[in-house]
Amino acid sequence: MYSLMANCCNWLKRWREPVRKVTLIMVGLDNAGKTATVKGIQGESPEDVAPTVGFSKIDLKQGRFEVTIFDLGGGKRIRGIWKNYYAESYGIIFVVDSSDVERMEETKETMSEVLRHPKISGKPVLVLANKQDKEGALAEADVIECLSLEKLVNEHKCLCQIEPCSAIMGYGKKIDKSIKKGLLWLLHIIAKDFEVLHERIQKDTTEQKAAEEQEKRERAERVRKIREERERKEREEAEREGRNISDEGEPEIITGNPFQLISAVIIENEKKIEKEKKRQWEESEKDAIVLKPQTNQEQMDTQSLNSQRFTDGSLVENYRSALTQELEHEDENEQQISESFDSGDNVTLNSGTESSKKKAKKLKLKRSHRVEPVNTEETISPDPTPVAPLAPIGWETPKVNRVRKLEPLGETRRNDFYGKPLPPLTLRQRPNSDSHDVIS
Ligand code: G3D
Ligand code: MG
Repeated sequence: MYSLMANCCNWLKRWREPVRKVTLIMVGLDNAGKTATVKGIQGESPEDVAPTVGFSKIDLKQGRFEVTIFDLGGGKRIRGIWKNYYAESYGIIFVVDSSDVERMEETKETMSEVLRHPKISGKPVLVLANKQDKEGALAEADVIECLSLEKLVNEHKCLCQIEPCSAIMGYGKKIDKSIKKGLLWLLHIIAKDFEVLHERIQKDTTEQKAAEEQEKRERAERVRKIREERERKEREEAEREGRNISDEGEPEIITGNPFQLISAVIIENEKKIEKEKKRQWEESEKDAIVLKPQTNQEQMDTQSLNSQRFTDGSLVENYRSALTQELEHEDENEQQISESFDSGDNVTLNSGTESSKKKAKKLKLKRSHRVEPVNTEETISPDPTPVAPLAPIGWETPKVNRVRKLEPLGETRRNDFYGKPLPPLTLRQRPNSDSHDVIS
């Protein structure tokens, strides 16, 4: 009867206890099995765990405790972040890979460093001697010896419990009992000394926050000084070189709305491109007019210039310009023929009305994009006395026959626009090549 009443009192006492929020940190070397352990506690499969980048966090409820466990990455370079979590942690879970004898010394040093820290010393430590399922794993006593655990915890006044376990044995309710037992021991110790621990944690976290704020301010101050120094140097340099620093350094100030509709921007750009194209076209037109020979003398000059260029070796250039002029001239003639034909005038050509009709027919066919076999008889012969209405305006040059059919480039023999024979295009063999010829 007495024990029943005592149990009821205990239950009532626990029921009236407030919910306690507790933070724990899980540390240890990389590959020790921290993430696998945390996953198992959380109820997730500990298989196929990825290496922890930074940290991961789990929340769980255990009795009157709301527990947060920080699983901190154990890589050598990342261990530096552990100390940021020391102040707020009520207890430590240190995971050891019992099968990795080679890294026991490193484990010992790491553990010593953690327990030595002023924000950790005096707090309860649970050591999980993990991977007991593995062959050759050190037993509990051997781990204690390898880590000089007794000495270490006595030195830093940490209550300690060691649990040999295997994180991959099961998860959730089937989790290795040693892990569960160890966790309950830790929470029990924390609960026993909660008030004292809590006060210390409040004080430590406030101090840490203040230290962090101070560090932030100092960093900002350092950055400000560096910036000022740099600006001063730039100013001095600019003064020495006689530059106006305000003209260069100031960023462009956007006066209008910086957020514009993308469609508006596209239209604006298209307009600019159109304008630029028009300008270029007008310029090229101007150039073309300037380059067009106006008189016979000018034509002769151009010809002599071309022949000079030819002797310089610019054959292709010379050939091209002569051909362009010839075609322009021919088009002009054709245009006039077509106009006369369309207007129904009785135009008398040198070769007679028959000839003009044929020409007009040919032109019509050409316009409707039809291709007919070239009739050599239909070729317009050079006209020594051009009839007035059809005389080419401004050119006053003899008519040149259109090339009737394509000939191999290397054998082309024809006259240029001025009746002078054009030299044939030659083929040159590339050195070290037997397949690709180039036109020189
Ligand atoms: P860490 O978080 O401490 O770095 P992990 O370690 O939890 O990532 O585990 C590292 C590897 O050890 C994982 O294997 C994991 O499955 C395995 N491991 C964890 N605990 C045990 C255990 O008790 N026994 C055995 N045999 N293996 C364990 P992978 O192959 O994924 O790297
Ligand atoms: Mg991990």
